[in-house]
Amino acid sequence: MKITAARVIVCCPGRNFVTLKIETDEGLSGVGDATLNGRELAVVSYLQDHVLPCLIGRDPQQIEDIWQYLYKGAYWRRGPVTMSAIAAVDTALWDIKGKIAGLPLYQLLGGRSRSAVMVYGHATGRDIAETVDEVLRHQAEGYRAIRAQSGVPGLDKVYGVSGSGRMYEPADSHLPAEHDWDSAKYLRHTPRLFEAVRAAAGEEVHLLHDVHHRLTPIEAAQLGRSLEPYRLFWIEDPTPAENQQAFRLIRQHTTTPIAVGEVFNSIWDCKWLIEEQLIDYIRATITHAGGITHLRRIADLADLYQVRTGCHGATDLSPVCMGAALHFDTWVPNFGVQEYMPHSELMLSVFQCDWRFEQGMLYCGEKPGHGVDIDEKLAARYPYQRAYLPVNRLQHDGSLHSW
Ligand code: KDG
Ligand code: MG
Repeated sequence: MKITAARVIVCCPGRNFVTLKIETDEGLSGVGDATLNGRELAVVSYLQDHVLPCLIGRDPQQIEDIWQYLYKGAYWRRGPVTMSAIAAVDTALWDIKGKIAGLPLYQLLGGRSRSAVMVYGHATGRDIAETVDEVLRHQAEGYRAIRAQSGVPGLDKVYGVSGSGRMYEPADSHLPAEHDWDSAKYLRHTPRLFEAVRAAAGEEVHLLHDVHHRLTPIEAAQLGRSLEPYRLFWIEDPTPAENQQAFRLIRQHTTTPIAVGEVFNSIWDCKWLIEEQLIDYIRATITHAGGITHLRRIADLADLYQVRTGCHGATDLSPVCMGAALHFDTWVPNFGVQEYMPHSELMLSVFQCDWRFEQGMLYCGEKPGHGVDIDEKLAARYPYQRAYLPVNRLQHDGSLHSW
């Protein structure tokens, strides 16, 4: 079998997605997600200009060899652009392999480890009352795990909180918006948020929170400790992960579990954190961490240290990523939870999916491969629109800050 064609499809049915489609001489095709939020066209060029010409004529069944060829062969290893491009090829090839075998992807990986995939939904509000309402709404829809975020009194705009109090979109279609930030206000507010949420939602529901890398290590330690009475499932990205020693400091002060890694793209980004048991959940995704082939290595390493998976699943990961992730989650032994921000109806008309949601769980489909395809004609009606994530500045003097 040979790869005869490969093309990149860029579309914006409400937000930008980059999709790779690979075709073979036997009429089978596969798709992969290559969306890198806010830097989409860099991956498009990487694929079109540098990767796709090398794929034509190769045997699509040699997934491992093609992965190594693109990783080692580039000489320039790792990085989000490279690893998203490799991920897209890898995901499309696993999709093709599933179709060759006539098996859903989870069967190729080793079969079912669980009946369904627990997902966490997003409850966001402009204030505590609105977030509590959203948590209760999610519980009523059957969610067993819910991430809670809210506006912070005294701060105008906070990323991850929509103006309407409902879903937020992780990019704005203009130049980057500027938000302001004050860690002291946030640290005072967040325990109050979770006190109210836990009181309203009861003991059973898993509560999660995303700090978006905004705290220093000692502030993150304070936050973790102040949230202990509310028994969170995790706090995510409490501090930037470039200096990984910071997580040792956080660990010394709190037993609140820690999730990290949505911006990681390689096993090398998380190896030390996992081996030192400084995190509890690894958030790396198929799309940004080198595809199924590489994420599997990360999960296997994590399993040795009882670190569980919690794959990133915001709406900037396309339905192709979500479809593949659900198969991965159905198989992976050390599964923790899967993030789930439902895509809009328009997005799901461009991408056809076969998963279903029921009582807080997602069920992957049984179609061969990962079960997601793209309607290219419809996609062409929604061309790329420039869009960016916001930036964060300290409220008191405008210094640029992490978020
Ligand atoms: O592109 C970045 C978003 O996906 C990210 O900010 C969302 O932090 C996020 C999350 O946990 O989903
Ligand atoms: Mg996050």
